[in-house]
Amino acid sequence: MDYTTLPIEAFQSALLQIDRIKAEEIVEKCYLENKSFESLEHLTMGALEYVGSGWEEGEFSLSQVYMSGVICEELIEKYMPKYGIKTKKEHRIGIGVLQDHHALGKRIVYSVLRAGGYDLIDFGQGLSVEEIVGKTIDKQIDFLLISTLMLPSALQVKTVVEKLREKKSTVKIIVGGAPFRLDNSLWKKVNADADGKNGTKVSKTIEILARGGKC
Ligand code: B12
Repeated sequence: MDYTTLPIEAFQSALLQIDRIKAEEIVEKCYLENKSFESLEHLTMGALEYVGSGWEEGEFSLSQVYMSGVICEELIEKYMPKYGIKTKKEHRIGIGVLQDHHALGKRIVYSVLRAGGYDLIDFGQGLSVEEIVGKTIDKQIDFLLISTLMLPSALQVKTVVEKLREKKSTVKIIVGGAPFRLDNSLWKKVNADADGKNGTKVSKTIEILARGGKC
């Protein structure tokens, strides 16, 4: 699908003006035209990426970043895929946000997988290395999905992997979030088994790894 024509500029401008009504109109139109949740993932990711970079450069305020995140969360909630009827219980999957509190991406990945019939446990956000390792071992997780939006948190995945391997865990670790989208080889540097650029593609990755394949 061609996402270059998405109204990202109009959407980011509505977000920066905290114009919820305009933002909602854009989301609705985008969904009707593209008929896919993936298009909304690209729309929100693209616009929020721009808002975040502008904040980094001192162009926008943190309140604009915050309100943009809140508006996106509210608007896409309505379109999030609903839970699947048939549950694939063969994999034990856990998902959590390591250290930081950026939870929107994790929520999307969780909903997309649940809609695809996967039964997964939400470990929450702001998790320490010890917490995520402990929960993974306790729940005998086969696939651990880690979301991180800040680079220091992304680098901590390496410690998570080390601690899990010390405990002889064979869990497969799939990572995602902005630092991994910006650096395509970061997942290898932190010794993860794979990365995922968005929620809609992660089920394929899980199935490849489950068959013993490599990403
Ligand atoms: C919204 C936002 C916030 C909101 C968060 C609201 C919330 N409830 O989540 C608020 C205002 C609270 C916030 C706070 C902060 N933020 Co902020 N924030 C953002 C922003 C603009 C967008 C994030 C977002 O929601 N994107 C939309 C979602 C849908 O995209 P996503 O998370 O990437 O997820 C998709 C994919 O990545 C993927 N994915 C995600 N996780 C996973 C996991 C797996 C397993 C897979 C397969 C896929 C996957 O699928 C998702 C859906 O398709 C980013 C900019 C950016 N480039 O991302 C900055 C950004 C992440 N924030 C940043 C910073 C610095 C902060 C603060 C420290 C600011 C401060 N000084 O207080 C705090 C820290 C809070 C904390 N401790 O966690 C920096 C991080 C910089 C860095 N290099 O580390 C960024 C990159 C902005 C910037 N350019 O500087 N932030």
